[in-house]
Amino acid sequence: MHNNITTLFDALWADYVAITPSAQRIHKLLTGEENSARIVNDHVAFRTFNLEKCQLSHLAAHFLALGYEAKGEYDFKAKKVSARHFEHPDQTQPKVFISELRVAEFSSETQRIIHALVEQMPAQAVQADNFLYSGRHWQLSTDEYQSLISESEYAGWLAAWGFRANHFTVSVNHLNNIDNLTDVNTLLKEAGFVLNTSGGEIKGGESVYLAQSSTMADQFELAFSDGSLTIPSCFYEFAQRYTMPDGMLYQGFVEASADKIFESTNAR
Ligand code: OOG
Ligand code: NI
Repeated sequence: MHNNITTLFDALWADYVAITPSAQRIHKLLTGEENSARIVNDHVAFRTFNLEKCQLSHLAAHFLALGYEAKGEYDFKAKKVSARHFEHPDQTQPKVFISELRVAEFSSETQRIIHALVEQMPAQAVQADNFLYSGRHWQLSTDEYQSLISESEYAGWLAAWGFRANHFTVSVNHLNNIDNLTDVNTLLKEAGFVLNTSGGEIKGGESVYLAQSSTMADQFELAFSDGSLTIPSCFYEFAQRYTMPDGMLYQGFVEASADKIFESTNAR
């Protein structure tokens, strides 16, 4: 396990921008070319299958070991996904959002493909220091990928990309020159980036103490066992948090908004 939060997030970021070049360009756009301003990450998200070898708790263990604590639980009924978020007592550290696909709720063909993938993974793989950015641990054919996305975009994404940060999230509250999500979105669109419009460009808002937007995932060429395909990789998210009546900044997630954020890796 990593014994340092900063080196873990640096490694996750390097792995993420390697397949998400737009995130690097947006980072520059928000910080200025000389990269003088610092971006604060609101959260980073991971996906997994709820099978014994790689279930959510194994990913969470890496963060619990770094002092993170389990917080909210979320259920995405239609997508057949469960999730939890984790916070560090040091509130300047990014939150972590981990979801897992409830494999047993899918068709027998989808279950067969997923089980065959995870079977190829050594049981100890989840304990490796670099597990959270280790990618795919199995052979995957283009047919298996197509079959998975026809039933679940989430399953297809995870089968193709494996274990890695699915997105980083800019904390809009901490930007120096922009103070609201609408202006962030305008800047991004003027620069030619494509936003996820499922459920509206801005998901949530002040009434739920969290407003979120995201880019649509980059298109990236990936090698499969029998050839290559250009498919959605990762996306970049932007979050603005609001103060609750008790004076505290809201730290949770919003199910209805998250449900739409997942769709940032859908085919387009
Ligand atoms: C997670 C989607 C939910 C949020 O901030 O609500 C989310 C995912 O796409 O894996 O990140
Ligand atoms: Ni997110």
